[in-house]
Amino acid sequence: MTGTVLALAGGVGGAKLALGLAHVLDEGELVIVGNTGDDFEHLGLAISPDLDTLLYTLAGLADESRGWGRQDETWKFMAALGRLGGPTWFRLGDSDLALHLERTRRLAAGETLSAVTDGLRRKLGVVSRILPMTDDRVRTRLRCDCGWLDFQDYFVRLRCEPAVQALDYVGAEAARPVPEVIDMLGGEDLRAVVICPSNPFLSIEPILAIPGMRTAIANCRAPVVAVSPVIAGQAVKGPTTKMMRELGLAASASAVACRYADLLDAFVVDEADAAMAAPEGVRLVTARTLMTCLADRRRLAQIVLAAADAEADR
Ligand code: FO1
Repeated sequence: MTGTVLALAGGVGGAKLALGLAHVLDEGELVIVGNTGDDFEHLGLAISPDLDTLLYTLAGLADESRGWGRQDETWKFMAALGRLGGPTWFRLGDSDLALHLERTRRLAAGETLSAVTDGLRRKLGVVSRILPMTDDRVRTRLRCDCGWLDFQDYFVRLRCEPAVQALDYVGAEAARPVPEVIDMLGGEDLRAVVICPSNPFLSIEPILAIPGMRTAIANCRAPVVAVSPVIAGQAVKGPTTKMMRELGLAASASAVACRYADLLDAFVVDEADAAMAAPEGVRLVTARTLMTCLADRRRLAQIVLAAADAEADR
């Protein structure tokens, strides 16, 4: 099958599947919508971590072990900043710093985040388009027992330790989706929408919270397929299952499926979860969903696309 595949992605898990999709699709067929709820201003810089993870992963520049930032990084700036008494809790490598400075410069010159992101991905040699979920300001905040926290304070400074009681995507209600995304969702050329195995609360639902996004996905002509970020009750990476328990949800692939059920045609789970009951009208697909190498990512991408194509033929 041919046509555009629109992937919704956030952090590391999403970027891994996005890379697999980029490798198995023809040039230009993959468009990725990235979460910007993690964005924040730090040291006067406009930082978009999930967009950066997508940029570096698709450019082959990502540091696999850290899960963020660039490989072969040096840290002279951080060391010098520390000696001056500056904040070093959010670590910015020397090459990574150039990206944040260039994004900040171009935004200050009046460019939109989608224009800046498109310019950066071209400079990094990334063929797939990477679009922010919106060009407007949306910030994920979390209510914990210690009060409301900004996202990076929760995720990095406090290492996801506070118990989460509620989340808020501040600004989402007034945000507008990037027009190109809505056009693609309404278009005849759409082959599939893929919800990548990212944290539902921190990466996917901020995207779905943008007015018009959920409706456009629900009404699009193409099948919608999600991959579970939870395997046998465990998050592959990050605080997903810890948050689910704190929010009073079952820490399970099934609970994730229920959050997207109104959108899904198929849900891909790991073989360990093959016995789960899929929500009404959602086809369950089982696969090895743990991606530890490029071959895993390509294989899972092919399974996701086959699931979408099978739904399209129904
Ligand atoms: N995560 C950390 O745990 N520690 C850091 O010092 C850190 C720095 C950092 C710098 C740039 C960037 O794009 C991401 C960075 N991250 C860091 C990861 C970031 O907090 C997360 O990638 C997302 O916000 C959640 O996926």
